[in-house]
Amino acid sequence: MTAPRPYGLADRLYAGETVFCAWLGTPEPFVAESLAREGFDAIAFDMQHSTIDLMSVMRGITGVFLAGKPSIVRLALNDFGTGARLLDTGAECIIAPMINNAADARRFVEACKYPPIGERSWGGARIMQLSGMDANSYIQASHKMCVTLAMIETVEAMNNVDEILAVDGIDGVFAGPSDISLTLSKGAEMNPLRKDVEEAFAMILAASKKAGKLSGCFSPNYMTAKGLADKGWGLISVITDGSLFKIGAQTALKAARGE
Ligand code: 3PY
Ligand code: MG
Repeated sequence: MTAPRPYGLADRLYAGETVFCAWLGTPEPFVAESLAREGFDAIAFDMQHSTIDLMSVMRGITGVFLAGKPSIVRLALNDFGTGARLLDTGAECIIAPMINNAADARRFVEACKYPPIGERSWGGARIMQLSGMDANSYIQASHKMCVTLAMIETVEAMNNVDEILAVDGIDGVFAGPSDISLTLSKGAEMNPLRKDVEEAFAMILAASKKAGKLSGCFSPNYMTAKGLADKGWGLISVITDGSLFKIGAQTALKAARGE
């Protein structure tokens, strides 16, 4: 049997396709693999707001790979070195939270892209197993194949979105509606469905298109995902594992109890 070789995420995003991913906070590789087998285009592991650690994400990436799907990782704050380690382990896309200016974006790129774009260091034994590529083919392909998305989720980042997008090696942006709502309201309200968040999203999407770069966003809930796809966002996080459990449990129990 030929091993599955995902490594197609960048091509799909650059071709303008919509990529729907599940967003995971459970540090259990089996959950990641199971969702990958349910038809999501990709699985995103959240290392910023969960207990997912390095070992569970590495095992999760392998499970998702076996299901023939690409893995995405959202890093913890300023943890760019872990981004490189996870690319070494088979992640195809790294999302860095709270990138507020070009200097933040450059530090992200330095860790996650090989020279001449950045300063990522070589350590690709695992990646050669998974990709089936030799070292130098992988290094050359990685400039495009390993996608770096800078999270735009503060007023400062929105003001600097053009300079962030202009950083060589930043492949695109990923909008975070919860933090956008928090900073736009100066801490008064966390509500990703606010009207001003919708306007911020439109501005961020337009900036990414003008720069000729990729776009992604966290959908406030699964009901808003289609509208975001229709607007032209590329990578869309549809639902979290926590919400899936909750909705699944409520639906099953309602049916069982005849409610
Ligand atoms: C946000 O909405 O702020 C996010 O970071 C999504 O997880
Ligand atoms: Mg956020």
